[in-house]
Amino acid sequence: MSERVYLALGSNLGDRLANLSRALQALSPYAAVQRVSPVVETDPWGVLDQPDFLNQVAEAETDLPPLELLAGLKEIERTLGRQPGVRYGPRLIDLDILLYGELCTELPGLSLPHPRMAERAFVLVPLAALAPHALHPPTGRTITELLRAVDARGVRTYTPPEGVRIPPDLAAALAQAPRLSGHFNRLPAAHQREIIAQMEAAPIAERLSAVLERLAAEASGGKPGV
Ligand code: PH2
Ligand code: MG
Ligand code: MG
Repeated sequence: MSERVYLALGSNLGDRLANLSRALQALSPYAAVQRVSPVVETDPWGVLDQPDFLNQVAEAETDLPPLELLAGLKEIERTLGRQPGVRYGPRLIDLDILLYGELCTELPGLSLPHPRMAERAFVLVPLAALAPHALHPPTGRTITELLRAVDARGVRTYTPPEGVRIPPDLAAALAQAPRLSGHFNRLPAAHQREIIAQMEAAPIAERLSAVLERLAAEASGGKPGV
């Protein structure tokens, strides 16, 4: 029997938007995505000194029991290149189960619903866009009611920078460097395009190193976007 689930997606390293869309594509063996929320850009929660996140929520149908679904999500995180890191710290991709039908349970390594969802505007804003009237099982409140009780000022609609296609090798390098990744994300689109053009014009041996040095100098020198 299939169950309706709501899944949270988050990324704050490398090509954040590409990471979200790759994760959505990769869900198909485990869950059939029905609808997705708009992408929001959000101030970091928990560890404050890290790049802003992109967050999104997906509504999906699954035939898997909760722990098997969770194992599938972990497998996607690994395949996309997530590296082990500190709790609440920077991550290439994070996939969490928010709601699994109306199930309210504690399994080894998995609590349902997600134990911190009611406090997190970065989850409640996109979830409310899909399921404002869904019930949060332990409290019996709707998502809209939960959302009213949190501070959602750190959650913004996200518009991707126009005409920017981050080359995969740059995305991979930025994913290893949270500070540079955050700096790059905050640059105006024209500046991002210029950096990518500089990189594409460089001889292959210098392709990455020159732009990484430039970004590092900008990030520490108070230049645009810092
Ligand atoms: N995920 C975390 C820790 N902090 N902050 C935001 N804004 N968005 C996240 O997805 C997020 C976070 C660890 O799961
Ligand atoms: Mg999480
Ligand atoms: Mg997680």
